[in-house]
Amino acid sequence: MPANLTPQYKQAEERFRAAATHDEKLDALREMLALLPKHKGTEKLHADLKKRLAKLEEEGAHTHRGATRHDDPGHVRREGAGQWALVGPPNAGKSALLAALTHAHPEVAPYPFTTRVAQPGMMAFEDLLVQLVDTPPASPQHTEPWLTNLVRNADGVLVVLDPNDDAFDDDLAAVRALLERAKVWPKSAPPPGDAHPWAVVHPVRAVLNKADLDGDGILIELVREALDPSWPVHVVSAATGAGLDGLRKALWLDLDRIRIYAKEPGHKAEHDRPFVLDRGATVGELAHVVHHELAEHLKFARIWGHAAFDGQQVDRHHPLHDGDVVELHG
Ligand SMILES: Nc1nc2c(ncn2[C@@H]2O[C@H](COP(=O)(O)OP(=O)(O)OP(=O)(O)O)[C@@H](O)[C@H]2O)c(=O)[nH]1
Ligand SMILES: [Mg+2]
Repeated sequence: MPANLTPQYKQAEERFRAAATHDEKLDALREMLALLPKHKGTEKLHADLKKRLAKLEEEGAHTHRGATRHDDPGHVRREGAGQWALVGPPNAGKSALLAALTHAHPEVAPYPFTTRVAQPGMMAFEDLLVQLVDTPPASPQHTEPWLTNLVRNADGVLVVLDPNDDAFDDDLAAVRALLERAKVWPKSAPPPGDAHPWAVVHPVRAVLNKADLDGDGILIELVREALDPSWPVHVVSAATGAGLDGLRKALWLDLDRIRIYAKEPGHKAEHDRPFVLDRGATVGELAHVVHHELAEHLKFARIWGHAAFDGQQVDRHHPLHDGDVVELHG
């Protein structure tokens, strides 16, 4: 029986293969187990993954003197439609931005090195929630070593900068060094063929924060030139909220995912709870996410939305589009 693995599972498997450290391996393997569809066709694979996980955990217990995976400060459990890491120099306003975009209450203070641990918050955009993770600063003086893992494992990296910062160039260099250590390449300038085999490609965006302090915009224009041209730039103020609407939208769009509204035959679609899938996902992949048994027994689907007339009958290979309403028939 075919295993019918989802694209999310395959991505986790890819991460497992590319994992540079023990923690990354564990992380990817746990995700593979969580994403593995559970049916007869995957029983053997499930047992095999469990065995590998037990072995890795045992190795970890030796090297980490009993520390469990939950002690890894660079691991933040993914929730919502995708995960963005907020990174940047001390005092740039990463925590203020998290507080402005989500309901989280991180410590915000007028001195550097306020944030010590990763803190997630959920950002609402339309009917979706996107996870943002506030982090301790990246700086020429000190950058937490576990930040490397955190940015690698995120779906996107938001570089938060303060154009009024006297040490802007040095601070920016520390952020670039972090991305280099993490082997993160921006989506808009993917790695060349001879790049490191563990390179990962993420959307990377820059935020020039505290725009309210640069009334004439002169500093903003000056520092813009120093930025990597492959990072799209947002000029915002966490304090006044300026520029945040555009940022919310870009953080969702850059994930390159689609939302699908599943509906049961004879019922209305659940318009407040979309399923989030990778762009290009098919009806069969949606069925897997909705219920693995449904995926096995899927006969056809009816679809309302793009590239289909209302209620059109399609098979499991039909590609989905953002906003489609799908009725699955098992
Ligand atoms: N005027 C103004 N001040 C801001 C803005 N965003 C943050 N601040 C202030 O900048 C200071 C630092 O903000 P934080 O959010 O703590 O900065 P951080 O990047 O999290 O700093 P670390 O945790 O030390 O890395 C605080 O005094 C904030 O009130 C903004 O948009 N405008
Ligand atoms: Mg902070």
